Formats: sequence, C-alpha cells, structure tokens
Amino acid sequence: MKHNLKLKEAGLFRNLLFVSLVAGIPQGAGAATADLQNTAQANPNLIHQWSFDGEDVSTAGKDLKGSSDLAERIYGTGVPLGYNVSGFDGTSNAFSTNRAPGGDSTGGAYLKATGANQLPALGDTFSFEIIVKPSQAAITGGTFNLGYVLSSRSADNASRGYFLMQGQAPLPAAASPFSSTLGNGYTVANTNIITGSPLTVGDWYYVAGSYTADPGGANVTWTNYYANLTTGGPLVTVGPFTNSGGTYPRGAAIDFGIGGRYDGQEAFPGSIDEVNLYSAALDGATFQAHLDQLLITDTPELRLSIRREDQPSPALVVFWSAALTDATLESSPNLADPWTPVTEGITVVGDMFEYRILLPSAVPRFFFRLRR
Ligand SMILES: [Ca+2]
Repeated sequence: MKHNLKLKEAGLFRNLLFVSLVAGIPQGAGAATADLQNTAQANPNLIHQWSFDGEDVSTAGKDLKGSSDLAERIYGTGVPLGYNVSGFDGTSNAFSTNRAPGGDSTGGAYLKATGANQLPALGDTFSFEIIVKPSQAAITGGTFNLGYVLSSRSADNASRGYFLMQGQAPLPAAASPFSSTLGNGYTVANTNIITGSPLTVGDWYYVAGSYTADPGGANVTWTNYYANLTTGGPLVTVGPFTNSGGTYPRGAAIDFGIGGRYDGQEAFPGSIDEVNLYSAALDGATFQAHLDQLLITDTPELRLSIRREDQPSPALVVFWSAALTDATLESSPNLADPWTPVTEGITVVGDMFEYRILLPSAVPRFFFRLRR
C-alpha cells in the first residue's frame, strides 16, 4: 500500500537541473496491532487479553490481563496448531487453528480456557474484539457446519455464549458468514448475522461485539461491528439486535474456546491474531478508535524543500522531515536505470534531514529521486 507523495520540478535551477522527488510512504506506518494492544491495556474494563505471540502454548496462550492462560484442545485426527504465524502486520504474530475435512468432529485443534484457568464469571455487560483470518470460505461436511471462534456455554447448557461463529445452518444468510448467537437455543431468532456477504479467504477481519443482558435473564441486546482490515475497512455496524430469549452464561466461571467450541470439536479454520475481552458494553466510537489504531497512519506530514546554494560551491540542498529517516536519495543522469544512491554531503539540521549535493557541471540536467 504505497502512494506517490511528491513530484516536484525544480525550475529554479536555470534549466540546469530537473529534480524528481518521489517518496513511497507506507500508509499504515505508525499504526499497528501493537498500538491496539496498548490502547486495550489502557481501557479500565479490559478483563482478558491474548496476543498469541510465542512459539508454544505456554507463551502464545498467555492471558496478558487476566489469569486465563489457554490450553491446547486437539481432537480427532489431531492436526497440530501453528504458532508464531504471520499476523495482520509485523508487530504481533498469530496462531493458526485447524479443522480437518469431513464431519464436525473429524479432527481439529484450537485453544481453550479451562480447568483452573476458566474465565471468571461474566456480568451483565460484556464486549469482545478479535483480529481473525478465515482459511475456508465455507464450513462443510458436517451436520451443523459451524466453526466456533469465541464460545462458551453454561454448565446446565441453558445459556449460550456463541459470541462469534463462522457457519451457515440454520441461517438465512450468505454462505458461512460470521454470526453471534446467544441465549436458550441456537436459532435464527437468537442470532445476529454479522457479515452479509461471504468471507474472503485470506483477508484479515476486525470483529467486535457489545452485549447488555437483562439482569433477570429474559434476553440480551447487542451490537456487532466488523471491518475487512485487508481492504482497509470501513467499520460496519450490525444492530442493535435483541434475541428471543435467554442470555450468555453469567455468574459462574466458564470454559471459553478460542478457535473452537467451548467443550470440544467444531473448530474454526483460520488464524487468530488478537482477542480482547471487556466487562463493559463498549460503544461504537470506542471500536472505531480501536480500528483506527490498526488502519490510520500517524506519520507526520511530510515536509520537503529544495534550494540552491552558490557558496562555497554550487550545491543543491534538499531538506525533508524526520519521517523519512530511512529514505534513500538516488540520482541518475537520465530517467532510465541505473539509479545510484547519493551518499555524499549528508548532514542533520535540527529535526530535519538535509542532503547537500554538489551540482554536476558537465551535464545540462540531472535527476534525483527520494525513495523509501
Ligand atoms: Ca497477535
């Protein structure tokens, strides 16, 4: 994702020089998954954070906020998990789940908070956000054809907390969308269909949800949000939605699956980069700000200036802002290759960087380009 920033013709050099300054600046420079991690940590309602950096479950499964370190859940044919796989950007890695072809329980692997590391009881408000990449356009071959991404369920099975799933049945929706199902049954009336079009395999998605349960347990009202990170957004709001009855599990510790079901089987095939859980119903502006952390550049405005100096010897002086500290200035007597780096006369003035280039005397014009 690059764009040409400047093309400046320097006519002040009495036709001696033609200066072409072209800088390719990564649009996302400065915005990163690491920024989202820090922003989430600063939120007073953060209760669990997993960034999945690490070479095994003891590091990649570590809960960076709470005490719900994750364990491996491998079933059926037992396809291994992948650790330290590429995340959305270079600032944090992901782990990859597996779902073997065939039935819902044929084989797969994911991570799960269980045993002594169960999630402590959730309250009447709850939010999640996740950075996730599906590896299959559809879940097929089974009875239910669901891949559970974030899921829990109460011990008496009455309260479903299927916060995020990929799948189809029984939804009246595009093949295998993301959806969120809560309450006393897996039904259309309890399901908010998040993505209205099929998922794009290999694209990273930001998905979030903000839930408020009726204290008496009658129902839950919630809103989901999603953005295709790979295509640059925007954030889409889906809801508010009120289910027909029941809530997610509250008031008792629960098993919690990340990339598979709360109790076993029905894994989601893909990669998961980040998961944050909150004890409050966060608003859309908060999720938009978090998305901005991932997508919007905070690179300072680029400043360029060029001037000619005649003393002590004729020179072309190029200034640019500190944002281009890793840029390379190249020159060529024509617009064709070869371009060669200009290495002489580099000085630093204040917060600006400066190239001082002796003017060539034997050629009527010369070309320069600034490249990053
Ligand atoms: Ca990560």
